[in-house]
Amino acid sequence: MTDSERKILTEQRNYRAELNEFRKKLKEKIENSNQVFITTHINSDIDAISSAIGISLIANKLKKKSYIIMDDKLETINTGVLTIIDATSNDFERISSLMIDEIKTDNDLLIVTDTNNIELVSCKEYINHFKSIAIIDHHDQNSKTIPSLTKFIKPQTSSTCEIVTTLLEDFRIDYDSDIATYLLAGIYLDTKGLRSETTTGNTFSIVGKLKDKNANIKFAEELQDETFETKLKVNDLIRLTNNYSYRFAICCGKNEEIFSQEMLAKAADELQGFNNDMSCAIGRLNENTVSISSRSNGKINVREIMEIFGGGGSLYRGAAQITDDTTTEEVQKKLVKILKPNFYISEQELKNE
Ligand SMILES: [Mn+2]
Repeated sequence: MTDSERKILTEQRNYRAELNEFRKKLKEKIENSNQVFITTHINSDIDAISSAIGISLIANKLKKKSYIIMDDKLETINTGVLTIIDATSNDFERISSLMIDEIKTDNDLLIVTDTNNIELVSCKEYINHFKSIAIIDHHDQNSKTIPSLTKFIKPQTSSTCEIVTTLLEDFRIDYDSDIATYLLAGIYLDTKGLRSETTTGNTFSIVGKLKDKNANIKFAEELQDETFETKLKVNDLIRLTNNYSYRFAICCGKNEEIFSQEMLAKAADELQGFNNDMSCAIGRLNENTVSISSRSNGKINVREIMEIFGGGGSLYRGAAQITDDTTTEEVQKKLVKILKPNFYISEQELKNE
């Protein structure tokens, strides 16, 4: 066995041991509560909704009533998420935060999936209403992390659905091919079709298990499809790309044009597909906010750069939202200035700015 094989094996063993510990704690928490509320991040995506549905199955198996809290406005929900919501509306009870106080008892558990950030969670204003909170996620922790002793947060894991699929197996829960498809779609989304840096041997083995449960691969892919309008705007943004030496690609939307965070993320992903060391997409989200979405191949720590703009992330991906009175062009200039001394962008390329 090579050193790297041995390292992977050790990591897998540790992961399993930690997940086992977490599963026991989670089981106890669910059993000791009257009801289970499950929530995820605002602007819910397929990894978020499918992982929440998976956790709901676990609560039901332990004979607890469960509710999925989602506050996204219907018109802003992504089409894949909407398809899953519609298809599962008879099986899972979805509520908005406004219903929480009406339904809640003194002894309920809140389980948060696919985020650990208090600012991004769907029922942010109600977090303090729950004495008992568990978190299952694959994003980095920071000062905004919701305090909880029952958490399984693994940034090196491909997706929350990968974690939840293992939990479903460990809880010996039967689920049908539709649920398997939604979990697979969650993994596909966060791995860009099993191509991300975070896609591991374990990811493939989980995908194999979902396939054995008759997950529909073609439908899981179709759920990723974006609307035509999104596609056009992402393409427009990419057309504005400046390439800097040392394989930096930055695209920057016109200051007066509005983009969604999802569009910026997609543009950054697409640029990163051209093998850059770092790719960034800058665009205006609304009147007060300019956002950057960035990706790296691991040679540059995206988080460090995004932190300068008040954002965060991991080695490979990050984002920042800038609410000072600024323009997209100013943000681009500042970004290039930060990158320049460290990463050898020449004076000539700066002049072209
Ligand atoms: Mn995710």
